[in-house]
Amino acid sequence: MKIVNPTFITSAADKKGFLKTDKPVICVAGKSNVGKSSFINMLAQRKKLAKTSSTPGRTRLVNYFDFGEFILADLPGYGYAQVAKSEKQRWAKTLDDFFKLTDITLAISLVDIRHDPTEDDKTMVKYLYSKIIPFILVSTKADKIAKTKVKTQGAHVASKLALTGNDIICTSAETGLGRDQVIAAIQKAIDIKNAPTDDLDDDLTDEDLLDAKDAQA
Ligand SMILES: Nc1nc2c(ncn2[C@@H]2O[C@H](COP(=O)(O)OP(=O)(O)OP(=O)(O)O)[C@@H](O)[C@H]2O)c(=O)[nH]1
Ligand SMILES: [Mg+2]
Repeated sequence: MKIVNPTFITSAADKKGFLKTDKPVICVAGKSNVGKSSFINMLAQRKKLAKTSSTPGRTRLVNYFDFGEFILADLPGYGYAQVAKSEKQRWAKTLDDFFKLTDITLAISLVDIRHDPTEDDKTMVKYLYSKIIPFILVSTKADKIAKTKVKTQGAHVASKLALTGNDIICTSAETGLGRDQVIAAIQKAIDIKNAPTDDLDDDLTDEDLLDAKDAQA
């Protein structure tokens, strides 16, 4: 997949502003300051497409970017302690509305490679499972630890979310590590979504199901 000249489309403060589009939507979720906007810039190979900041809580809106073959949505970060309760509730509502109202082709769940996932990270992953939203786990900021530790530390972080080292893509917005793998995962999710859905289940008989059970036993 070629990513050609990604552009910013629009921001949404709440569900009224959510983008209506026929393109596959990929969203990037993660706690405040984990590096969502930097990750998007890394994918775009543009320094300033999405606004980044060392101050957590910078992205308070859903920001949509057109990546040609798909739309990328940069979601407001969760779990930032310094935000007023009312503001937190507003973010939570926006996120919940987003997941309910958007037909998501792939969610990219970001976690910081240096730290164990937070309770909020766990809630996020549980939420994606519970709504059966396809997702990949991606760790950010791999350049901040020794190169030799990246694989094992990635596996450690994944294990805390009941996943394995094969289920996490370790990335760095600084070095571009993991970019190709992430793009391949996005491509795969789009292909699955576009695959013709001849409903094979229609042809399943009770006998087939019994055969399947026997095979499992
Ligand atoms: N070294 C390093 N720094 C990173 C990386 N990704 C993000 N950062 C830094 O982490 C800080 C937060 O990055 P953002 O991309 O703004 O994080 P965010 O998740 O979009 O934050 P909010 O929008 O506030 O939720 C910035 O100072 C970035 O420069 C990375 O891969 N390596
Ligand atoms: Mg951001």
